[in-house]
Amino acid sequence: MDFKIDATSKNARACTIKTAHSTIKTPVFMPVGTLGSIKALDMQDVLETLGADIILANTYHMYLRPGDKTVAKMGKLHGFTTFFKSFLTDSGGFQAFSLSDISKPKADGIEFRSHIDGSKHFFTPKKVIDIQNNLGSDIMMVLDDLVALPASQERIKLSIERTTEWARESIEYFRQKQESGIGVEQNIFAIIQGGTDKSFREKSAKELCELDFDGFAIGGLSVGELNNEMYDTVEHTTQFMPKEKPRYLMGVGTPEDLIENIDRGIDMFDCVMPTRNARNGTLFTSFGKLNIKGASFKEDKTPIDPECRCLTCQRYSRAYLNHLFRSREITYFRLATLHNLHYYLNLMREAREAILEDRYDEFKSEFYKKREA
Ligand code: PRF
Ligand code: ZN
Repeated sequence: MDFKIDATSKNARACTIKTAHSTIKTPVFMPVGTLGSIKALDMQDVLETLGADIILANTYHMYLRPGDKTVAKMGKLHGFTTFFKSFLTDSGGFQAFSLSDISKPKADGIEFRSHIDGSKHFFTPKKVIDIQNNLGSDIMMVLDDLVALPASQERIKLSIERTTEWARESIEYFRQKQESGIGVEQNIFAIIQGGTDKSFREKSAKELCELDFDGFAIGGLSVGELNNEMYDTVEHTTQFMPKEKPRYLMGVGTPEDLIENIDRGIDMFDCVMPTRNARNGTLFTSFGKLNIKGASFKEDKTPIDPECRCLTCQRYSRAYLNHLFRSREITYFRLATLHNLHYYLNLMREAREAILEDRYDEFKSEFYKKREA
């Protein structure tokens, strides 16, 4: 993977990442396609209408159905889905956590019960690499052990110890496979854990960042802590991360979270928020959130956001979307998803422009000012 810092504005960075499948300009938001599809969209929407250069897919879900071996035979993620730009695959660590009633972390891996048929599975650091080799993602994530906050000191300590041990095992196995010709075009990121405890974060970051990973993620945030605790933890952690490799904040967040964390040195984000909120009727705009089901939109001829250049806002009124939402028309889901993802991707493009011109502070003030108005 090729990585270059194009410009900085205080701690904010504008970088270029080149994988075998695309060139990614940062800061970047990666739309979430858990099952190999961005819900309600087709890949032409994602590639052409939205212009996304990288999306997410999930190891756990693709392994259970249709199966990573099937995906491999069908041309890996790129051939199977026809999204020919980059894929990042999450390892299953987070699914173990979010489906915790059917999973158990153990010393050498995580035991799952399938949410589909109840069958038992065991994920180890090596197994999730094998699966991600089959999926052919451009960036794969190590298996990590994350905990819901608040958590006891002992539980967080165990989490960072396991995460480091698993990461060591992962990088050795991954590089070994590359030497034998498997996954040579793939990259692997480690995941820093440690809750909101500064010394645990420092320890986790230092142990992982001395290993030969292609990039580093901050995990274990946006799991029940306060916003300011998240920002402080990120600010504290990035100082122990190498400047010359990508930094990814997993599962974050709101537009405000992105703006704040870019300011603290993060390059990459992913979150279900724009896609999930679209389906629930919550739309993002330059002046804040809007709930399209509101009665006040019934005869509103204006677009969702007059400043938005997305396909939906070029053509359709709030009144029409309000009607589609209330009637539960399938068309609504595509139009709303296109708008919300366009908002997130465009916010990242504007942030990048501001960093390139060394005016990130002004950009950030402007962002907040529009919301107050
Ligand atoms: N680990 C993994 N995936 C994740 C997270 C994590 O900590 C998070 C935390 N917000 C989201 N997705 N493997
Ligand atoms: Zn729009």
